[in-house]
Formats: sequence, C-alpha cells, structure tokens
Amino acid sequence: MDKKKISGKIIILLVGASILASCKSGKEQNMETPSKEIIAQLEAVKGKGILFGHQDDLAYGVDWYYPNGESDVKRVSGDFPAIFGWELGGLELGNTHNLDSVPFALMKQLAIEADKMGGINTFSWHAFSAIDSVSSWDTETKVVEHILPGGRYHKEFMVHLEKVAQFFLSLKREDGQQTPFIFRPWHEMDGSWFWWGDKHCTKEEYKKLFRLTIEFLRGKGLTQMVVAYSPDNKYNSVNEYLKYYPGDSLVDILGADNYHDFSIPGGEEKVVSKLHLAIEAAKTKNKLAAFTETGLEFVADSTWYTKKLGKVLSDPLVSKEISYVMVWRNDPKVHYYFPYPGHPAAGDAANMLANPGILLLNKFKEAKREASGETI
Ligand code: BMA
Repeated sequence: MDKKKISGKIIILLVGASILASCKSGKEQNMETPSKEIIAQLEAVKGKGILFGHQDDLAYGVDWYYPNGESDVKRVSGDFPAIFGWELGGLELGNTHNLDSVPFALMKQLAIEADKMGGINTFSWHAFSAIDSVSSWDTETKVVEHILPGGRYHKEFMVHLEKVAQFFLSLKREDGQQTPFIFRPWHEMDGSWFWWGDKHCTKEEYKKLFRLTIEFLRGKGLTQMVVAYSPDNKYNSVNEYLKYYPGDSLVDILGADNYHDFSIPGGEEKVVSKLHLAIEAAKTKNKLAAFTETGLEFVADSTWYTKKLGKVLSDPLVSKEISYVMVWRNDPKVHYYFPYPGHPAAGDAANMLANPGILLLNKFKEAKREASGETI
C-alpha cells in the first residue's frame, strides 16, 4: 500500500479509535470518559502484529537482578518487549517490596522508563486479603463478601485500594501527565485458586468488587487507566466467558489467560478456540481482545515458542484481532517462561519473535509512527 493510502487509513483508524475510546456503545455509555492513549494506540496497530509482552521483564531475569537496561527478551531476541507486565501484590499491605521481592520504588522507576521507551505497562494484583493479610491463594476464609460496602472489613479494603491508587498516581511522565497503563485486577476468577475465584464468592459479589475497585481508582483521577478482564480457560461459550463480566463501562480489554490447554497434547487448538470466544465477546462490545497471560514453565519444550505459541498466534482470526500476548516472569528461583541465552529454546523463541506478525518494542514504535502518518 502506498504512503497516502496508509495515512488516510491511519487517520480514519485514529479518529475511530478515539471515538471508540471515548464513546462506548450501549446503555452504559459515559460521555465524560476521556479517550485513552493506550486504546487509541492498540486500535491503530491492530492487525499489523501482536504485541509481545513479558512480566517483570526489566526488573530481573534468569541469573540477574536489577541492573539497568537488562531484559531476557532483549538478550535472546535483540529487542525489548512492547508490553511490560508488573505485579502489585504486597503494595496494599504497605510493603516496600512486592511478593516477588521487586521493590516498589524500582517498579515505579522502571514502569516510567518503559513508558518513555514507547512500551505499554500492565499491572496484575495478587492481593493479600484485607481481613487477615493472607495471600491470594489462601481460600480458607471468605473474603469478598466481607470487604464490599456494608461488610465488616470494607474499611480495611478501602485502605488497600487507596495504596494502589497512590502508587498509580505516582506514575508520572516528565511533563507531569499521568503515565497510561493497563490494570488487570481480579484475574482468573473462573478458577478457584484465588480468594476472589469462582467458589469463594457469588458472581454478583465478584462484579461488585470489580466495580468498586475501578470506580474508586477512576474517582482518584486515573483517566489513563485501561482495564482488562481476564478469565482463565474454564469457558466453552461466549456466555460462559462473560459469566463474571462486570459491565461495559468498567472494562476496556477482554482478555484471556491460558497455560493449561498448552499442557494437553494438541491443546493449541483449544487455546485458539478459547481466544476465538474472547474475540467474539470483545467484538460484540466494540472492545479490544488480548492474550493476557500464558507460557510454559521453564520453557521445557525447546520448540514451544514456534510450534505452540507461534502456531496459536498465526491463526488468522487471532493474528487479526488479538492486540497483545504476555508470557509470565523469569525468576530462576521459582520458574521462568522465557528462555535466556544458551537455553535450548532460545533460538526458537528468537525465531518466533522475528515473525513479522509479532511486534517487539521497535516494531511497535514503527507501527505507531506509520499509523500516525509520520515518515519513518
Ligand atoms: C504466580 C507465580 C508466583 C508469583 C505470582 C505473582 O504466577 O509466579 O511465584 O508470586 O505469580 O507474581
């Protein structure tokens, strides 16, 4: 396509993206919602390639902790990811480090840096309970019903939310503007391993918790916060996918986490069919779809990146509609999901990331420039 056509298409895309971002369709339309930079960017590059992301990428990797400018994705592929994942668990307790030992002060600095580099930050939250400070995985005590308005621990929970709000508000650009980010709270709710999971609260309680969280944060002025809804893989229809969906006015990205289906022989087909359901749900709501978490622990199959993940991402509907994919963190003491130089899967992962359908940071920046009609 020639440049003129590209620019024309792009202008339409960008106008469309900001209209979409500011005027959600349906009853819950909120005209006061300002357009969100991340949504406009993802809309503008949609279909040009899937952004690749990595949790904790800039903080540590296999055998290194916290030096500047390091990244296992870069070490293996030559470029940084386009999506940078971070984890807030522990912030709500007032801890200085998250549950994976990342200092929040460093996380703040690295997230600001990632934004400056042109990437997109996304935050997960394995929250400790506001009742007894037990971890997300401790499901012995019912939590959700007691932290909602009217519950005995509501006040304590609001203190937790305030800490999250203050952290997000501290993510400022050099010009004093907010750093845009994606927040993906209360994820994998269709499983029962977290205290907000399926068996530990009603769907209504879950939705109220989601609403309370997002409305509180928005009320703090976080107008550049993009919200992702991320079930795990326990659905087989759009209706099941949307079972816990809190409402169009609260969610911007319809996501899907899926590790498990990859562990079944031939499970890539299941991964694809579940992504198709998330895409279908997103389409009916005029929203974006993403593969919000995946990976193979220790990358134990040296061809997993090309033969499994790559195969899923090259499915025609997936490559057209999925905005980004993110693999989990590289902590040698616990587990890692991206290879390091010398790992048997390193060459294979680099090959998969070199595919034109995958956008690392530089290709993402190029796609954004192209989308805004600038000459490269
Ligand atoms: C899980 C594991 C845990 C970690 C948590 C939050 O999937 O990686 O070790 O504490 O995510 O990052």
